[in-house]
Amino acid sequence: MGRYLAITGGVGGAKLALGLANILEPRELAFAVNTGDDFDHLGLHISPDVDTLTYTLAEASNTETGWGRADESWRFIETLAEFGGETWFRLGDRDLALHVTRTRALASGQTLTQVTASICQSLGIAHQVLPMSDDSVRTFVTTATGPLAFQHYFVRDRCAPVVSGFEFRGIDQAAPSAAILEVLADDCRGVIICPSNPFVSVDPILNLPGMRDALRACGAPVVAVSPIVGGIAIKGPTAKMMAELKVPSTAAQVARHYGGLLDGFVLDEQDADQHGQLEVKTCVAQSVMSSLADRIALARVTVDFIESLV
Ligand code: FO1
Repeated sequence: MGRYLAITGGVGGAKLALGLANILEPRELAFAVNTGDDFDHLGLHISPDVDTLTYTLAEASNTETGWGRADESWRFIETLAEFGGETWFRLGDRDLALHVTRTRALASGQTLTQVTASICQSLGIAHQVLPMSDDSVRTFVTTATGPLAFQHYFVRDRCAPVVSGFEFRGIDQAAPSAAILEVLADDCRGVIICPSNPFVSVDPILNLPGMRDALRACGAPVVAVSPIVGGIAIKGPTAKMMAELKVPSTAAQVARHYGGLLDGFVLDEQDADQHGQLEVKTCVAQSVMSSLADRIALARVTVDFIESLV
């Protein structure tokens, strides 16, 4: 029996990922995570979405911010400020140890997939966390003043710049990781696109050369959970980006964005009026996840929905 593949970015998607990890065993479920947000900072290779998912699955994430680690201290970044270093991207002391570990492993020739597997093992995570690619892909957003590296847009400039497009630098030379292609080719049970930002968290994964073909060939339903509820994004700049791209900030637009790739689309109860109105099959669920129970319930609905499409 094969596995489900959950495709996710950062905070929003990681909530559903935790729900899925609670109802499916490691032999039933693997995660494909966006690495377009990765960047080199202070000499360290930072992989924010991989780390957000890893800490979330380890139940060690900072639940206020959604990123970084719980029980954190900030002596490094405070001291860096004294030396005039860059502190706009806040690195906690415990989080720093992860970035140093990854950077050293990559420098020694390990792949991002390999070092992520050993970090997950150290954190007691049994599910496979699979970076989307072991090749370098870097997301830039197109703004009136030119291309902006993703973390500069998202963190330093707090998503203020008006966005007119995206570029994923390096993607034409990149490939989905062999581990991800194996999950899809090996009797895959279904693909869940978690409620992450379609443009900057999911598209870097879908646009990898060969990824869409592998998804179509996997022989299992592909279902997305809407990150837009009632015209707003639960987390992050998705709705703002849609307005700036001059497309409707609606769940239906997200389904249109994914197009023919989808076999099903999960709408929130607030958008139940769109149920049955889309070109793709829909189901309605409570998709605003405040508690672990919410995460588990949405995961259950999504998996049952996939089973109904087989
Ligand atoms: N997001 C912020 O808004 N401010 C930060 O200072 C910040 C630091 C940070 C450190 C490590 C990490 O893994 C993530 C961090 N993030 C921060 C979140 C990160 O920018 C986003 O999670 C993703 O890139 C978008 O999903």
